[in-house]
Amino acid sequence: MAGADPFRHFTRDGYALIRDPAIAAMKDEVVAALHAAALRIAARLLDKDTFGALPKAAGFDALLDAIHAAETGNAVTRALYEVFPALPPVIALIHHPFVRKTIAAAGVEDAVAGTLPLIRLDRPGDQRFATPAHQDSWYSLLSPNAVTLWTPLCRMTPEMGALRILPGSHAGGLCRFKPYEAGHEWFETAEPVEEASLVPVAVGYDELLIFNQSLIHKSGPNASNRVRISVQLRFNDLATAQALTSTYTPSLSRYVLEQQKARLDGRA
Ligand SMILES: O=C(O)CCC(=O)C(=O)O
Repeated sequence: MAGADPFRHFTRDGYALIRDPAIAAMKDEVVAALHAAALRIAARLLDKDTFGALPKAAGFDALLDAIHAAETGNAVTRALYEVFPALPPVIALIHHPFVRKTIAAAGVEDAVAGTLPLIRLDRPGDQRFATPAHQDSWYSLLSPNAVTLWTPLCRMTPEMGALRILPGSHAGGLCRFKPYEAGHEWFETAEPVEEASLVPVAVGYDELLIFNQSLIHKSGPNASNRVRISVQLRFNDLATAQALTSTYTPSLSRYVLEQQKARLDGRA
């Protein structure tokens, strides 16, 4: 990692922004797989003329934006959202040498995956899936030094909405969470977080943000006309785990469960 040590304030601030050419190289491989999958899916879901008019050689960002502009009822981007995290190059990120080096530098001694890599697609102007102020510790509750890595898979502009963080907020450990009610996410912090105290962290294509899972953060609104696509990796530390277990168990998708049910119903 070039320049001053990006982890020098990690313990104090709870986050570090890493820049390294290896990050862009790592993502290029993933983006190539996303591009190929997006074309295959768009070819199935769009009519021939609409598919024919997509910019196929202008890069992934342009393709994604054109798909979203052409689709009806989010049909294609919904399928992308479901398929992308199952692509082998996406899953393989979890064991990428640069990722391993980064989480080790953040003090994770014996990494275990908190979840498989997740891919977010934040459509322009769509706030439905925007996260409120929360801590990712909600997803681990296992290792106090669990970390999340967040990085865009597109070229971000400020209008696309940087993640907003509350520096140093990890130091207080796990916050109280609001009890579930319709209208807010179930992991929202009970204490309201002042908008003015949140710091947007612009993350470039050759950068990634790593933070302690107790760091309070929330989505930035995507006020652009482009689709924001990003990947999140989460790790616990076996060396500090409160129980010798995992926080994530893969299960059959809704599609499989529905297919199984249909066949069982048919048999009945
Ligand atoms: O990317 C975003 O908008 C929010 C991501 C987030 O809050 C998370 O991954 O915990």
